[in-house]
Amino acid sequence: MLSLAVALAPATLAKVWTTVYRCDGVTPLEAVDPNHPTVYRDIMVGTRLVLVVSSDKGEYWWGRLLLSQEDAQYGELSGRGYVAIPANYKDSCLASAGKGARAIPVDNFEVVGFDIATSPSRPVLPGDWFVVDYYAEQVGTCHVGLYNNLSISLDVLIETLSFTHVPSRDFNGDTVVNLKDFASLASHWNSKADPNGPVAAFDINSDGRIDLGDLALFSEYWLERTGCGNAPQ
Ligand SMILES: [Ca+2]
Ligand SMILES: [Ca+2]
Repeated sequence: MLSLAVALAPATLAKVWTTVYRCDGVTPLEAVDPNHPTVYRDIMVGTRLVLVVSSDKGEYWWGRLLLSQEDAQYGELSGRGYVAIPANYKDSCLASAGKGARAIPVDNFEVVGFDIATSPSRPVLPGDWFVVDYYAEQVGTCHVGLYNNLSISLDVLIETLSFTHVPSRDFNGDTVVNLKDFASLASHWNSKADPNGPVAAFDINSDGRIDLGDLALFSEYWLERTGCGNAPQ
């Protein structure tokens, strides 16, 4: 009976998910609450992340990684290694997705992101299939949806990644929050801060004064990095 039941059970669908890493592509970005693993801890404006789409099965799969045009004001997704003919971010397709996998840009009046599909004709392996980069552009929230396209007109939301961007503590833009940034903050200690003035960045809690409240918020990101490369000075 058991073997009959197994034989009659429908084939299970591939499980496909996204892992969010820091810019190094290795260190996972922490979630706020283990019960909500796709709601991530707040990141500073200017932070670069790496999103990897993976699967537990090697099979043809077609889906999308999208954000709304409204959310695109706050966060930006970008592909790797664009080739124009046929349009494809070839370096965003990883080896396990098979030769001929595609990551095609999507940009219409509603959404922006990528149409992603594994190879229809070459071997596909379980593992990491696609990689795209994420950039926190300004203070606000941004949601990235991973969808499974069952047909041209039917897609199913698998998960939503929620990012919240907070003001940067990397005042000199060298991608790390350290003593240089602390020295800049300290040099404006107890000053008034006009929200449109030149020292507004140091008034992290936007209460019009640069003081202990800002130091506390600054300390939360001590030694944190926004990116891995050399930032523009
Ligand atoms: Ca810095
Ligand atoms: Ca303040």
